[in-house]
Amino acid sequence: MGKIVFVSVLVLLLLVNVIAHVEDILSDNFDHGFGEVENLEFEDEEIELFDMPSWSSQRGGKILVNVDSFGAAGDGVSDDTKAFENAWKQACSTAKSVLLVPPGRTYLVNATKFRGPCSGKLIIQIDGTIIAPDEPKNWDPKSPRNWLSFTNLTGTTIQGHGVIDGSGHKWWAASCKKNKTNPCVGAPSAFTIDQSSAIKVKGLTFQNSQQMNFVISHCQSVRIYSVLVSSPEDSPNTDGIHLTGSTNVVIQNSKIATGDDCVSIVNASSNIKMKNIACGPGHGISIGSLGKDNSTGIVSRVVLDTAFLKGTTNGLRIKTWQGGSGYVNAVRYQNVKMEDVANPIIIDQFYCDSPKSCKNQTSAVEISQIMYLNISGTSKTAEAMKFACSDTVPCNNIILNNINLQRMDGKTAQTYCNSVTGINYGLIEPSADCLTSSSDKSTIEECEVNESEHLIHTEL
Ligand SMILES: *[C@@H]1O[C@H](CO)[C@@H](O)[C@H](O)[C@H]1NC(C)=O
Ligand SMILES: *[C@@H]1O[C@H](CO)[C@@H](O)[C@H](O)[C@H]1NC(C)=O
Ligand SMILES: *[C@@H]1O[C@H](CO)[C@@H](O)[C@H](O)[C@H]1NC(C)=O
Ligand SMILES: *[C@@H]1O[C@H](CO)[C@@H](O)[C@H](O)[C@H]1NC(C)=O
Ligand SMILES: *[C@@H]1O[C@H](CO)[C@@H](O)[C@H](O)[C@H]1NC(C)=O
Ligand SMILES: *[C@@H]1O[C@H](CO)[C@@H](O)[C@H](O)[C@H]1NC(C)=O
Ligand SMILES: *[C@@H]1O[C@H](CO)[C@@H](O)[C@H](O)[C@H]1NC(C)=O
Ligand SMILES: CC(=O)N[C@H]1CO[C@H](CO)[C@@H](O)[C@@H]1O
Repeated sequence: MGKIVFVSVLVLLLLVNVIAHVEDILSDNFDHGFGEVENLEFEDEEIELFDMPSWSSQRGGKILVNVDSFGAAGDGVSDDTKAFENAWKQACSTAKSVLLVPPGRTYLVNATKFRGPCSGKLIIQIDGTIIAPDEPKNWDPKSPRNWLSFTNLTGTTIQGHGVIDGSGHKWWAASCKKNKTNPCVGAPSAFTIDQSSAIKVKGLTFQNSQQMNFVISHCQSVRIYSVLVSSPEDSPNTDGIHLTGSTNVVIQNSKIATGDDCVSIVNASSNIKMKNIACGPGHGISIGSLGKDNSTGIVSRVVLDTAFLKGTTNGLRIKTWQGGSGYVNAVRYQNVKMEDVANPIIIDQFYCDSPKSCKNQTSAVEISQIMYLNISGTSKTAEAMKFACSDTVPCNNIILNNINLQRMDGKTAQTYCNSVTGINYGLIEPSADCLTSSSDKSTIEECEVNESEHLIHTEL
C-alpha cells in the first residue's frame, strides 16, 4: 500500500513537472518571439490622420498621389492599369507620399506588380474598389498566379475602407475542384505582399478572389488588422489569409468567410500571432499543408488567442502529407468558441488533397508541443477531436486543458487517437484517454498503470 501511494505521488510529481516544463517552454518561446513584433514602431498618429474617409487636399505634410490624376477612369469598365502603374512610380519615388485610390469609384486593374524599394514610408490609402478583369482566357500570361502584388517594400502602410475584388466567378467555374473534367491549373492570388518588412495592413475588404484572397510571402514583421475577407463558401481554394515564409506576423480583429482555410500558415513561417478572429464559412484555421511530394515543412511558434468559428469544415487543423520532413512545434490555441464545426480539433498527418490516393510512407513532418486551452462549442462530426498521427513519427507533447466540445445532435462526441502522446488536465470533453502522460515512455507506463491502481485503492 505504502508503495502504491509512493508511486502515485511520484507520478503526480512527474506530471506536474511535465506540465510546468512544457508551459515554460511555450511561454518562454512566445514572450521572446513576439516581443519584437509587439514593439514594432508604427507611427500611430499619422495612421489616425489617414483614417479619414475621403481626401480632397494634402494633409500633414504628405504628398497626395491620386490615381485619378493619372487618368484612371474609375468607372469599373475602362482599363485603369496604366494609371495605377504611373501613380505607383510617382508615389514610390516620392518621400512622404500617399498613394490614394479614392472612395466611391471602381477601378478595373490588370495583373500588376508594384515594386519597391520606395523612398520613405509609403502610405497606400485604398478607399475605392479595385476589381480584376473577370475573364480567365484574357489573363496576362506573364502573371498567371498573381493579380495585385507588392514586393520589396519596407515600412509601408496599406489601409482604407476599400475593397479588393478578384471577380473570381469564372475562375471558380473553371476549377478542377468544381468540375472534374476541367484541367487542374492554378489561378491568381488576389493580393500579395512579398519580400517586404514592417508592413501594416488595416481596414481593407478582400472579396471574390480568383484563388487565395490575401497572401503574405517571405515577409518579416507584418501587422494585419480589421480586415474582412468575403468569398463564397463554395469558391475553390480561396484561402482568406495565407502566410508563407514569413515571420513576426500579427493578424488581429479580422473576420474571414471563404471557401478554403480562413488562415493558412505554411512552410518557413514562425512567430505568428492571431487574435480575435472570426472564421466561417471556411475550412478553419490551418497550419499546413506541409510535406507534399516529400518536401520539408517547418512552422513554429504560433498562437491563436480568441476566435469564433462557425459552420466551418475544420476548426483548429494541422495538416501534413505523408513522406514529408521538418516539423511543426510550439503552437498554442486558446479561448476558441466553435459553433457547428466539423473536426473542431484535428491533427492530420495523412492529409491527401489529390485526385489519387496517397501512398503510406514512413517519413512525416514531426508534430510536437501543441497546446489547446479553453476550447468549447459544438461539433458537427462525431470525432470532435482527432489526432491522426503517423506510426513512425508520432505526435508528441499534445496538451489539452479545458476542452468542452459537444455534438450538435446531442449524441456523445469522441476523440480519435493514433500514435499520439501528451497530457490533458482540467475538464476534457470528450475525454482523451490517449493523452494522460508525457511523451517520456517510462513516465507513460508508470502513469497509466499505477494511476488506475491508485483509483481502485481509494474505492476500497
Ligand atoms: C489588360 O488586359 C487586357 C486583356 O484582358 C488587355 O487587352 C489590356 O491591354 C491590358 N492592359 C494593359 C494596360 O496592359
Ligand atoms: C529589393 O530592394 C533592394 C534595395 O533595397 C534591391 O537591392 C533588391 O535588388 C530588390 N530586390 C528585388 C527582388 O527587387
Ligand atoms: C463540366 O464541364 C464539362 C466540360 O466543360 C461540361 O460539359 C459539364 O456540363 C460540366 N459539369 C458541370 C456539373 O458543370
Ligand atoms: C521550407 O523552408 C525551408 C527553409 O526554412 C527550406 O529549406 C525548404 O526547402 C522549404 N520547403 C519547401 C517545400 O519549399
Ligand atoms: C517520396 O519518397 C517515397 C519513398 O522514398 C517514394 O516512393 C516517392 O516516389 C517519393 N515521392 C516523390 C513525389 O518524390
Ligand atoms: C474561454 O474562452 C472564451 C471564448 O471562447 C472566453 O469568453 C472565456 O473568457 C475564456 N475563459 C477563460 C477562463 O479564459
Ligand atoms: C495507411 O496508414 C493508416 C494509418 O496507420 C492506415 O489506417 C491505412 O489503412 C494505411 N493505408 C494503406 C493503404 O496501407
Ligand atoms: C511500479 C508498479 O507498481 N507497477 C504496477 C502498476 O500497476 C500494474 C497493475 O495495474 C502492475 O502490473 C505494475 O506492476
